[in-house]
Amino acid sequence: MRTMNGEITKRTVTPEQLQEHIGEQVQIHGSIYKIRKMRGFAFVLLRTARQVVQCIYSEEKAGFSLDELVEESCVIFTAEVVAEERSRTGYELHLLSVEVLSKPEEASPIVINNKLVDTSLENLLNYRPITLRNEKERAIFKIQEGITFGIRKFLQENGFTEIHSPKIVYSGAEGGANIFRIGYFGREAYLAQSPQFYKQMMVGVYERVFEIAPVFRAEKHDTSRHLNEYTSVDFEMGYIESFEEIMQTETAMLRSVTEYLKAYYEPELTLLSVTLPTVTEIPAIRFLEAKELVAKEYRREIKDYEDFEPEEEKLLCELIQKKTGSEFVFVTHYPSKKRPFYAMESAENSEVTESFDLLFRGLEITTGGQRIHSYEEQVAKMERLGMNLSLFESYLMMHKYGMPPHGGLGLGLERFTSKLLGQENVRRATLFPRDTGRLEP
Ligand code: AMO
Repeated sequence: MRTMNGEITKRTVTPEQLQEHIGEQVQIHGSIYKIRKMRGFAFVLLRTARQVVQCIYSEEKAGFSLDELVEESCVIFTAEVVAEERSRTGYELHLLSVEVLSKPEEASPIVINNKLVDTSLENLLNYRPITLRNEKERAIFKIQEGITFGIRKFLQENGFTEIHSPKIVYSGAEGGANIFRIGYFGREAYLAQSPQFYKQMMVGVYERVFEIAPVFRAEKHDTSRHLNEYTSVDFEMGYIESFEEIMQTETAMLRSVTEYLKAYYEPELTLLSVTLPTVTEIPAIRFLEAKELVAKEYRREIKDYEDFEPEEEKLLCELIQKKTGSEFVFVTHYPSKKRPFYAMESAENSEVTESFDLLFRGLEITTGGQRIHSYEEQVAKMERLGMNLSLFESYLMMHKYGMPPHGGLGLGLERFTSKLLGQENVRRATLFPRDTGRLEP
């Protein structure tokens, strides 16, 4: 019987190992990204897991015809690693032989191997399985990986336990307007709009928890910031003294994430010319004050005293950056009417909540705040709002049997990524977006 001992020996090297092999012959695998024919030789760009490696084909050295190489073929090259001062890496790969593992059936319907995929957003998304192979397109999601790795690292170092909560749920946490209904063995169920109830319950268990997972919103509008499925970065923490502790934790988390990206994602940041924000101190301003400030500075009329218009978010960010240099701004004390039933109201004024949004480069990327932890208070508020308590029995169980003061936040991963990369549409930072018109790929 064969046994597996967990050891993987490969005959190919990775680009990261090439430096150690200067003057030697190696085997390396990848896809043929681009062939650039020159006079008497050709540049062959090999797309590997993270890098595009430049190889040189010349008839004298290569024991095969250049015609054997087709773009998007998967190959194993045998090549000589030759020291070359003029190359950015300090070496060049001279091709000696090729083993073709697979060839594409057809040429790509879209040019993917130029600097940018020059097509509409629609096409970019329609052909995602291949357009993502473009160097810059795939760099977006490598950076997104860096964001979640950085967040995980920070939260783990700060005593948060990672949880995985159900996405098929019995009742909605964020109000009924944008909830997806599904059939569930003869009963009605919903797709989770957020892990809100579960992360709160788990504070009663682990004190500090987090989850990075998909959530679903049946948003009917087709905008540049709404998706019907997005990745929510949630954390929730117990024994807080005020909701400011959550904003402080988010500030530290964002600072740590930018440091993490700088340390481990330099190639992608450079490729996409990303300017990382400086996260030293993030200003916080009350909702009403922010509304009035924008109205005054930009001579605008306040149409809605309960919410921000997207344009106001942009203007506020512009203003705060001018005044303080920060590209982030916390807006606090949102009106109770616009916050969910679990939001804690301020002791001095029940019209506003102990909650906040974080705006970044003109867009809301986070909502958070302190929650009601007293059973009596939570039930009273739900009754006041005319909610059907029987739908929330399992949620209220934690309040009934004792909870510490707690709060947390939810950050939209795609929104954060897109703003970090200076993109205008959240879909660009979504691997396979789901919107009102898109269910494929
Ligand atoms: P909220 O509903 O404000 O709060 O969502 C939190 C964050 O999620 C992102 N977001 C979206 N991103 C893309 N498409 C959407 N349709 C979409 N809707 C929301 C935004 C937003 O700031 N439970 C609370 C969070 C909490 O208090 O812990 C919640 O879900 O970036």
